[in-house]
Amino acid sequence: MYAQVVEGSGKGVKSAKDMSPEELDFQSKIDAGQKIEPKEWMPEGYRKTLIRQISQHAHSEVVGQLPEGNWITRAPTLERKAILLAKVQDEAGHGLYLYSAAETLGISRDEMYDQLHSGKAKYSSIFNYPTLNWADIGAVGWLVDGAAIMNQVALQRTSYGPYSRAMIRICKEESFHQRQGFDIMMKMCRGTDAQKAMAQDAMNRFWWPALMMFGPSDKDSVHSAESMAWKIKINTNDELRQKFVDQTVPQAEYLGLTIPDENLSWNEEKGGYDFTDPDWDEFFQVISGNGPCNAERMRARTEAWDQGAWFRDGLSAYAEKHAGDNANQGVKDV
Ligand code: FAQ
Repeated sequence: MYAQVVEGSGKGVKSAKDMSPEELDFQSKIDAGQKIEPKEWMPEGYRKTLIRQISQHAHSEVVGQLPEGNWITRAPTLERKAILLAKVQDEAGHGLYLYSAAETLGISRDEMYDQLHSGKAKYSSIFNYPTLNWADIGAVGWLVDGAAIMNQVALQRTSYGPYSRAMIRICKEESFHQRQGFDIMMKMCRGTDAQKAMAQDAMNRFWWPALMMFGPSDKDSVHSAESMAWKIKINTNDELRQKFVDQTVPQAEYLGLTIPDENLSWNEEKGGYDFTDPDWDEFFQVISGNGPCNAERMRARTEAWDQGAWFRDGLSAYAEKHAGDNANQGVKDV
């Protein structure tokens, strides 16, 4: 394809004639489907774009624990509690794989946390919406993990080796998460009228934010062109959103739930559903920090960080005290 963006700016692409021999070689590896590994040469823009996307993805996993964690103590049965606890732990694990993948690009974990806590780095818009009742936990698993996995399945083929490998493992777990959410919804939809009404209410509130997870429409996506040239992204935002709608509508029908979109209709010609765009003004408000729970989420993360200071200090002091131990032990053994 030989189209490459300058410095991760999102402003333009470099044609082959403007590329250095290193850039040409790099792009030909990408075009041939080869993975790029941490110690290989890479354009600065590629590195920066990956750090931005992978760290924001990691932050999303970590902040994403909050709306679900909110229901661990109130799950309706012991079994549901154990399942939810395991799911929330999985999300922490996903954050850790992703932070590790980003670290291979030369950024430290402390810097990434700092970017999150200072509001410089984004995390997925969806986690700025509240989980008001148990049906919301079903909707998060079904719709939010469903949207996340739609994106992440494609990202298994992303060009950066450590990111791609992290995605393979994450996808296995996310597909379990999606099914547990669907299972909660199924139980509620087959329950009393009041339970079914709760499921419908959760669907009504989570549908639009779930569509927003794929990012702005392609015409407003700043990074898609460059990220796709570098195979950091495999699909555009709109392509994935369409796939998600096409996959989810039959599932909603099976549950007997109504998707809150009067314009939803099957389009024979395109082989997919037509649907209404989410409210993009709301999306931009949420990603600018003005969503319903942005302040609460940030407060929870910064408080956790501050409250963990004594533990981090203790670990550092212990490591310092025992710094020479292994080396000394080695000398003794000899
Ligand atoms: N929320 O030019 P584009 C999960 C920002 S994991 C907030 O289109 P790009 C698991 C974007 O950063 C969910 N910000 O950007 C789970 C950029 O701003 P910047 C997370 C958003 O990067 C489930 C600006 O808008 N998944 O849920 C959003 O090419 C349940 C322009 O947008 C990933 O992160 C948004 N929704 O495409 C956990 C997947 N959309 O950075 C717990 C990896 C866009 O210049 C419970 N990421 N923005 O300041 C991606 O695939 C991409 O980054 C996109 C955005 C598709 C999200």
